[in-house]
Amino acid sequence: MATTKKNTTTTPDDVNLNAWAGNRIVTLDEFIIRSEKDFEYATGELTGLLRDIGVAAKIINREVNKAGLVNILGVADNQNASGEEQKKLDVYANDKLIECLQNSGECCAIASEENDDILNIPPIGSKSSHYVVMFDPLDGSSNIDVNVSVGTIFAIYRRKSPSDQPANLSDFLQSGIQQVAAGYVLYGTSTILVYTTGRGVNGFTLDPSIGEFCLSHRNMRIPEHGQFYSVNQGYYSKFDLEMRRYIDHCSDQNYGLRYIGSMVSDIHRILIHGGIFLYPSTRKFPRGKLRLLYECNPLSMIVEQAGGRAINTQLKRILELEPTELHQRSTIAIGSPALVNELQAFIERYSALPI
Ligand code: P6P
Repeated sequence: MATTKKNTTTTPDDVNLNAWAGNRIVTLDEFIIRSEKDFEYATGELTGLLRDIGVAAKIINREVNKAGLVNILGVADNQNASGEEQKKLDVYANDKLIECLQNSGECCAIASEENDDILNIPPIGSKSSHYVVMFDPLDGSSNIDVNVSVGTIFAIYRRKSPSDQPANLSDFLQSGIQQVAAGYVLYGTSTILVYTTGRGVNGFTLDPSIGEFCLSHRNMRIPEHGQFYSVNQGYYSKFDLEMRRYIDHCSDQNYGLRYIGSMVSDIHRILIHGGIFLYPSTRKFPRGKLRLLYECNPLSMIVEQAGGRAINTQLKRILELEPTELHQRSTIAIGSPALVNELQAFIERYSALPI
């Protein structure tokens, strides 16, 4: 049975769990439905969307868990929008998420790391949906064949275009502060779904014996400080001076270096134990490697809702960046507020560029 971590601090926005949950098993479905009752104008659409994503996560989890046994390892014979090899599990995860989202009619369009363009979803009956969903179906997929944890990242926005017309790019090129909900699924030693609708962050661990995600991490709060930094040290010599000076500082402070190469795993660790994750500018990715819309924004909403910070290396808040392209990339520094504040001080002091 999933045991819930006692939350040491709650904020007024946190879903008032103790009023109805106590210490009994609370499934993701129950939690979502109960939380909907807290939203005065909730129509049930967002509830349906979140439940669809939960179903897709269970299906993807089943395949991720047996990837080594069936012929879905190895490279599919094409590349994704960012020119990266598509592993078969990437394609499977992408297809399942689209399928689950198509079947409920709760979203009018999707954008995925695996698809070059947005995909309009035909309405079911006369129902017109008000939401669009963006996702990275299987982040860290380069780790699949070495059995390292991978994840799904998703972001939900309200559409901006008229509901009687197909969705268009403007529905997706919205800043992160417009996200209605954001979350991730981590397929690791256990499978956990973590999400927020702007009222705190809660984590649900999949109990395979009953096939349900069960509340296991209530009102998650990131530690103010941390003893770990997470960066690909292999690029050290190519980082700008201010990043090298900060990484030297982390080493001088005896912070541990933890870098899994799967962003969802690194961010989840930081959410639990504190720390800072960095993906600065490199020669290969001068604007950073990670995608703004379906990696940086959703993870930044989660971390901010848990009390952390998320900025780019020009010290701009990630959630306030105005996107111009669907698959655009961003630099990112995200994690415990005290560590992001430390990094900010180094950038202000050593950056050659005007900040
Ligand atoms: P690098 C995985 O490919 C990913 O998109 C993130 O999950 C991860 O944090 C990053 O790229 C790793 O990139 O350049 O360090 O291999």
